[in-house]
Amino acid sequence: MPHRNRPNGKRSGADAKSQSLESFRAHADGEALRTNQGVTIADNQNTLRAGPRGPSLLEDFIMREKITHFDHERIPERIVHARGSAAHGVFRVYESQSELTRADFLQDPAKETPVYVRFSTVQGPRGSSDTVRDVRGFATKFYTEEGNFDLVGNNMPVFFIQDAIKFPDFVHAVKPEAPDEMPTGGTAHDTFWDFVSLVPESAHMVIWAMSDRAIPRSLRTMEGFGVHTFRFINGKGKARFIKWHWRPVLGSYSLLWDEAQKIAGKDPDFHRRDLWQAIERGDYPEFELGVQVIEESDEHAFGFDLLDPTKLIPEELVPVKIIGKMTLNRNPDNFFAETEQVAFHPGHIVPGIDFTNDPLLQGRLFSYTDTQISRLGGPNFHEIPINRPVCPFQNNQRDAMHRQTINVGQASYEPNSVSEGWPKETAPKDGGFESYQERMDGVKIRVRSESFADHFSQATLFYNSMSEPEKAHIQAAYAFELGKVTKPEIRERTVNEILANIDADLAANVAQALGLAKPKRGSKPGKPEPASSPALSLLNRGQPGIKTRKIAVLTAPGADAALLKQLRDAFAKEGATTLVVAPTLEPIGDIAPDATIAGMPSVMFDAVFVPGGEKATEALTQSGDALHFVLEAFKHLKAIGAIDTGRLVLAAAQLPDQAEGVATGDDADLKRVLKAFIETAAQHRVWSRAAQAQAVPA
Ligand code: HDE
Repeated sequence: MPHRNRPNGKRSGADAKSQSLESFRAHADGEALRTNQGVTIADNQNTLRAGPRGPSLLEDFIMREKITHFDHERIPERIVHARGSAAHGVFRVYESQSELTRADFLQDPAKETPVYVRFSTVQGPRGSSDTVRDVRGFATKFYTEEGNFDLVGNNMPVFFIQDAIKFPDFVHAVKPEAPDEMPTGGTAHDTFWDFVSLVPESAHMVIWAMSDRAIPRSLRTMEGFGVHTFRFINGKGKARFIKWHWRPVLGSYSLLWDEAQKIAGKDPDFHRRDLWQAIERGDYPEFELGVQVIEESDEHAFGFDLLDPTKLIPEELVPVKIIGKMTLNRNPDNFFAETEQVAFHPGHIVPGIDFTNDPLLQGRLFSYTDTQISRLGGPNFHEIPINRPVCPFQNNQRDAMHRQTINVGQASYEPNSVSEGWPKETAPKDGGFESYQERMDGVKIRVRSESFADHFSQATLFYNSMSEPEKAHIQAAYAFELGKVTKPEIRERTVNEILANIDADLAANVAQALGLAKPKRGSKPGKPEPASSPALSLLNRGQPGIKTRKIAVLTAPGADAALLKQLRDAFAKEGATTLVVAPTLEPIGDIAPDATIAGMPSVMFDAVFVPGGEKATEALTQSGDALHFVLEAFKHLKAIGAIDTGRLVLAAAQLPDQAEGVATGDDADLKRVLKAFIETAAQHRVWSRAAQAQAVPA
């Protein structure tokens, strides 16, 4: 695959940030190997030693420099969100939002703002698997002409806790356990459930984490949320509350839990690879930016507090206004330099955007700079190429570890006369940042507002809004996770004091799975208003078509190469990617298989097609791996198609007769079968097959 974004390759989506990075890019092609001091190296194979078999000499500055640098290659990983993948892109507003905000990057549809987006899991270390059950980070740095604006959100619209002071407790509970550093990447352990069962404000976010949202199919198809309520301020000084949303243009989809667990072993980089390959192919991920806008006069119009980050605003109450689109069009050149060193901060805002008093957000405003000081080695991390604004950033800050800038001139203070007062302030009327003048009046007190007290209504709202398969997955997720908890009292507390307040059936079903007594009615049952919000169900968030889906054509030598090409073309016409998967890489006519069955099992695909051919069918029906491939695709509710003798492969796998979402026919039926197969694949999963699939062994 050509690397379109390699230094010597053709660069797609050139943008202001890309240009600003250019002076930092090191291109080694045609260059001599040298030390860091620029001395050319004659021998990079042998240490300087006393005689061919003698000891190495301390004098060998070349070996010492190389090994010293290597010894210090690692930096601390992020405390949370350590595992991440990122891409460059651009953002454009659809039309001027001047009525809502004076932010420059939201004014002109002709203006392209460069962005860098990093997606992440929360719990696991840098090398952990992508498809664990977890919240996903969705952090975007907009390099605007007025400075960097970071939208540091998640793929869920609420959070576990209401006050930042509880964050270290929460993170210590969710991270691998202190004595044995287990489990990696997941929440299925005692300390997480101990904490959340004792902290009812977490109930809403925990049910999101037990839902299919926590096992996304692709980073390209995740929604994103700013979580907190922020402010927009327009040029006249008028402020409104807003909530940020990202909407993937391709729609949102999830994995199944069995699938997610298997992928975690078969391809721990599943999401990273999917994002990278899509961009290399030119299937640029697109996300629309939306805002829910609330007039200040409506601050208290809801049954919950806008400052409470455990609450969302149902779209049925306040619609999401779509204002622009982001396109991710360029992979990074260097993972460490860009993805590892990028430093996001919810406090990086620009004129026209401001904070609210959400006590979780207020704490975050402290944490993000603070953490970079140890992670990136001092306060000059803003000078690292990926973090530098694209506009000038002169001020009187000086020195400190790793300073890159050579500040010229005598003045490093203000006011000064020696430099005629430069750099100077900018008045708000000329665009200088001015905090929103919110009236403040209060006693100094450590207290949680009464308006933050209802912890269950929105958890109930979320559960009520799910389709039947989603409800079943949530129940199974609680049962799975709590089944791994070793202390019975933690399981009981979760069922009786949390789940019973969310939904009686949910509590009863989880209790049954855990062998617990039927729970009593909850003491503070949730009473959502509205009762449900259809927009929350992932089944309502799909989009038509199979664009960028991955289809396996399961075959073997002897198959008709012309038919394989025909299938590839038919799927390509719909925007899908086809991989020919066979028992070995032996060519099939003039087609080289893309992968072996062992290398690319069915969990890596969205759908499977078996084109038949006598000799190929014979090989596949005798391969346990091939039969498992179709059976597993069936179990995971994927579209399956077969023509000609390909049907014998399905029969040999003992797929149930009359199976839903399985399109079959003779050679002559190819057109009809393909149409049915593509339509089924476009639904993402064949939910109506769920009962049949349950009987199939995993
Ligand atoms: Fe973060 N969070 N967080 N967080 N967070 C970090 O910053 C923190 C919270 C989020 O791709 C850290 O640079 C506190 C909510 C993302 O680099 C750290 C609190 C939301 C990322 C930190 C929260 C997030 C982070 C770790 C509670 C969704 C990854 C490394 C008050 C709205 C950004 C770093 C990236 C990273 C602190 C809660 C999102 C320690 C104290 C709520 C996407 O500073």
